[in-house]
Amino acid sequence: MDKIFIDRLQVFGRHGVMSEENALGQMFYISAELELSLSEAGRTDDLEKTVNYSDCCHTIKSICENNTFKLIETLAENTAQALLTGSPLVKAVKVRIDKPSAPIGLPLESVGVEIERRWNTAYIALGSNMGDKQKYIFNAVKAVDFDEKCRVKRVSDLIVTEPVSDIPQDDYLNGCMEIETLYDPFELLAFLNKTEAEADRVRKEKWGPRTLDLDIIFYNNEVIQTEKLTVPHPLMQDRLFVLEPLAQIAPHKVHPVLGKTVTELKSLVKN
Ligand code: A4P
Ligand code: MG
Repeated sequence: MDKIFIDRLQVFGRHGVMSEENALGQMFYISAELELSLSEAGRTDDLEKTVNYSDCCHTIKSICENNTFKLIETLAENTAQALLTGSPLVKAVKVRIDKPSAPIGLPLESVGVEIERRWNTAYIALGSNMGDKQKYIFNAVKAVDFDEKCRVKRVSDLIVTEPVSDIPQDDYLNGCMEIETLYDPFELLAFLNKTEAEADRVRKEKWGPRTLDLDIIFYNNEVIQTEKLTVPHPLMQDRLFVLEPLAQIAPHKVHPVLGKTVTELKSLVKN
């Protein structure tokens, strides 16, 4: 992937664990690499097709000058997030903070941190079978898109499905969405659980009726098996209420364990 880089931008800041550092301040050197495609900008000579590195430098400067963090880790994290959310073109960033005057009392060139952060692609199954089902789902999509660490890329049509459960309950409205997110899978689960709770979701019984269900179907190509979270969702391959809408927005996405596309998985359930 192409890159824009900023090398050792010199910025004054008051970050540090010691109170003198917060009072007096010192110089920080901040470097960044932004991953994005530069080919269209290169072909068209159009600034709109790329990221303005001058804007990036000013963003870095204002985060460093207008905050006082104890840790350069926090400065790096905030800088990475601002660069990733500053333009839809940026896929990933590397941020390095050098603190050459850190009060260590030993001779050294510099100390610092370097982090890499990126937008991740996740597929989320949407379900509701209580109250105003469509409104619960639309509001959830809006809430996810509104969060600065998520952006909704595609939403399938919503389909009416019969409940798959031994508990008698109303028909479901189901759909799927593709999102890009800066949350790791566990943070994403917590964020989705919070969104469910805000939609009056009460967890009573497994597979019982619910105002809103948000399940992580895929997260990049990651395979996660813990008590709290299983990705890919362990039952997705058996469920048409997931596969139908998912096949609309990601027909060629390959299941990282089963090695089959969503369309293939869907046809296997039908036959
Ligand atoms: N959890 C583990 N992995 C995941 C994941 N990939 N995504 C954990 C989301 N959560 C995950 O979920 C219980 C716990 O699963 C969570 O706290 C999380 O830590 P829950 O949403 O409280 O319970 P649930 O939804 O009843 O269980 P589960 O296993 O998620 O069931 P499903 O798969 O959501 O099935 N019929 C139709 N027609 N349409 C439906 O949408 N949905 C269900 C529920 C049953 N029948 C249905 C439908
Ligand atoms: Mg669920």
